[in-house]
Amino acid sequence: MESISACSQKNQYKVILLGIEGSGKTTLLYHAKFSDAVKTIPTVGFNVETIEYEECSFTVWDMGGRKSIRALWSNYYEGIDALIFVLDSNDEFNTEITNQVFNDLIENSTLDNLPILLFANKSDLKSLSVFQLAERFKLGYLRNRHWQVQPCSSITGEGIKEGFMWLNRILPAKPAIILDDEKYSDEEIEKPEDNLPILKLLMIGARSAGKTTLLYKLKLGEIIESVPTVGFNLETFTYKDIKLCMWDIEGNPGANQLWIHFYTQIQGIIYVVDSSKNCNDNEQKQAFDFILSCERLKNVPILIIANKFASAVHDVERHIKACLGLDDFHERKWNIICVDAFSGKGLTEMLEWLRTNINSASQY
Ligand SMILES: Nc1nc2c(ncn2[C@@H]2O[C@H](COP(=O)(O)OP(=O)(O)OP(=O)(O)O)[C@@H](O)[C@H]2O)c(=O)[nH]1
Ligand SMILES: [Mg+2]
Repeated sequence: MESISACSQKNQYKVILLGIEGSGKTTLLYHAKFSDAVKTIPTVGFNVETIEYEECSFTVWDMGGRKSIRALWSNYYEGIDALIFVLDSNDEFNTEITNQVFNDLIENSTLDNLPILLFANKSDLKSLSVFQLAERFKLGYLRNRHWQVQPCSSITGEGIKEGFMWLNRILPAKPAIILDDEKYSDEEIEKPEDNLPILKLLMIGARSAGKTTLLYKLKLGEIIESVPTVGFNLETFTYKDIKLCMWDIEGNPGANQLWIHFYTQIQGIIYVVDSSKNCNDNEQKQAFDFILSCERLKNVPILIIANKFASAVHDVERHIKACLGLDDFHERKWNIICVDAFSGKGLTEMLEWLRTNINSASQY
């Protein structure tokens, strides 16, 4: 629509935070977000947060730095505007590995020409000088891209904002497109879909319960062939007068720690149970108890989806209630709906329940 103009000048960038384990990426991310030093655990998978400054905002993907997780980094390179590499400038033991990881990134053709911000972290301790670091990483030889070494401390916060401001200076302007409603009457423009209220939902449950299949059946109306999710899938789709923003999180028991990072602003939980299996199966119960025990999800309504209903082995509702201990469960709004992702049975009922029982918010 030609008559619609962009009126927000605030730049929005997507960046990825890389570096070996223990270099301080997560601590840095949360200091940038909350201006406070948080206690972290090693990242399994990743964290994603939006950091807002007056003049710009950054969506920051903080990837786990362990060797096994580094192999997954390349799945997240698409569409990024810059690379942030965090190193522990006091760590004498891992110099070689840090150099190796950094060089691999420099040589990766997908990342060609992307600016690199090198955070020399832990500057509150005794640390190497910018000159020493530039020499160690042979930054002087880097051609065709912007780079910067920024000493910082994720504990005190020193240097973090300066690093992001450097990025804002050298990156091309990327203002968010916001419709200027005041300039145009309702007849001239359709109400943009983005103005619909949003339900931010977390879909979790045991492995192979059918979460990803369900997500894409809801979004696309068809069955896709899914592989076990590593990390998450995020999809947004419209149902009647609301927009559903659904996170489908990896069902691996070890991923419970990962789920925690998705809990901010969640308005509803979709807990998917495989009703072709015996629900006494420990994994399903454990995952459910874990959700209930999360302080950040206290009072968030739960919709339990008995998926694979067509192959159900029991009187599903009764069985699930007994296994998950729901008979005396009055602490929050909840319901069970039987669904079969393959045939589509129960999906409308599921969407209706979410639409009418969960409070929506107008923003993410
Ligand atoms: N003194 C000091 N300690 C820091 C600083 N930044 C992080 N740490 C500590 O370093 C340890 C590792 O920090 P994390 O932020 O979890 O490291 P990470 O890079 O996210 O590690 P992975 O998720 O395993 O890749 C924690 O004990 C932090 O408290 C800093 O600037 N100064
Ligand atoms: Mg981390």
